[in-house]
Amino acid sequence: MLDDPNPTEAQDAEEGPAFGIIRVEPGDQLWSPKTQQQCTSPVGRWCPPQRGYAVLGALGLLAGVGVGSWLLVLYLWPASQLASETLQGQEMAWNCSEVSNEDVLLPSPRKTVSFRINTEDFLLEVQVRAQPDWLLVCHEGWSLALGRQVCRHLGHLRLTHHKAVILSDVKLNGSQGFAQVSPRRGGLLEEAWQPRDNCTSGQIVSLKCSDCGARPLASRIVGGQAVAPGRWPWQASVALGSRHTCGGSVLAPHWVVTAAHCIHSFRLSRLSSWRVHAGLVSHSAIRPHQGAVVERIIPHPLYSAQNHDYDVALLRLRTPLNFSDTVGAVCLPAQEQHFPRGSHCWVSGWGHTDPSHSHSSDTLQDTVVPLLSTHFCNSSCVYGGALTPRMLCAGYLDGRADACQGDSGGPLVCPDGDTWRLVGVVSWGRGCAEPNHPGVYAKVATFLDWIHDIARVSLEKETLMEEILG
Ligand code: 4AZ
Repeated sequence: MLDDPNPTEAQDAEEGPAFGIIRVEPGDQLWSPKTQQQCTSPVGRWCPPQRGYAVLGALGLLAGVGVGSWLLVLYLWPASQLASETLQGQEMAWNCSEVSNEDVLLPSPRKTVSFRINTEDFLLEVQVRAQPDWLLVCHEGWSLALGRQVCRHLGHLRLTHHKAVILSDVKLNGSQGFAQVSPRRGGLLEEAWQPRDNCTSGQIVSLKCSDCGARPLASRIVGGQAVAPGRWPWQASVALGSRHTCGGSVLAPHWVVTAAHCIHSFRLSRLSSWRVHAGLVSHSAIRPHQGAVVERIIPHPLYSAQNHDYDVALLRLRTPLNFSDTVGAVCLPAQEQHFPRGSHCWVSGWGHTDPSHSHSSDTLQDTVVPLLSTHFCNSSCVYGGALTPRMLCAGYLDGRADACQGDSGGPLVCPDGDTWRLVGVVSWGRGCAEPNHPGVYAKVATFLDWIHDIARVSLEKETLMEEILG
């Protein structure tokens, strides 16, 4: 992790020479079908004497055009070549500046249905069609599958508890509305939720999802770069033996997410050599044979070592981590949640602390990095198209702070109210803290289905084993 101790005021990453560059494209008036139509001669409607003059005229015109073209080629060729080169240059400049308004112009995806869980008594509430009222959910039509979907929608890995609560046991305001799920409509779409004045069963849904995204010790932390225990409770160190190789993020007591390239680089190592350390700040505290044993490594099946696409891997731990004030899970992004460019997110890790890659940090480091637009990062001024839709970038164009070697696999988290969500996994970049080359991260939002599918299948296997073993 590189962090300039004397940061200079950086320019807004996406402010550039946005005005004054014109690009002539096919589609401009000169090339329009309408213009071509005006140039077409309606020869067929002319009378014979006119036709004779026309033939003579045409021959003269042809000769003139021939001589003219030859002269043009002879004298204007170097100029036209220069013009085309200038246009290329302009296009590069246009690519750089064109991105400045990109995110402003993009419409944000429309939310069909939103959920929240009341923190006092865990009552589930739903908001449909962006109407202002939050509705309590009637227990009729409710199911475990629906509860799992809601937890997943909210960015939790699992449902931990759900039950019916008797309405008369709950203190409500007079205007409280209700929603009932239609038994014939699966899914979480807005059509599935029908507003009601009351619940016929007299029961509503209480739901608990797995804990995530909280920092129990946060109130005790005062600013600065030295990371205190508990500041990032999901931060893990993925080690081979006792040697730190990469960062990771705790998703659940059994699950840690890291970068696929970390695993790929050491693919010849034995599974039993991998360890995960959580709740750690200082590396020198690690002793051989400490840490959680890795039971299974699941790199994304589409991971590409050539372009770092799909750079995520899941580690399943043999024994669950003990959650505490200093060890806990991070939340995933909620469904359809968009973190706009400029969002202040944090990256943490034990990676190199200088660009010459000569010094790793013994204590966990962190730094704040703003999200940049992928469109901008893909422009010719930055990574020139190297980012795939599974990537995002964050950092500074003046190279003031960045993730570095050894931080790979670690978390890029963004705050969402009081909740921290894993938005990126440290993946790659050209050098570290190099001007115009911010850090590139695997975009967690694009891996939600894959992560949930793996965790679900694993949970089903566990449940089956428990049933078999009694
Ligand atoms: C690496 O080699 C690495 N500056 C990680 C992050 C970045 C560059 C390299 C981003 O693991």
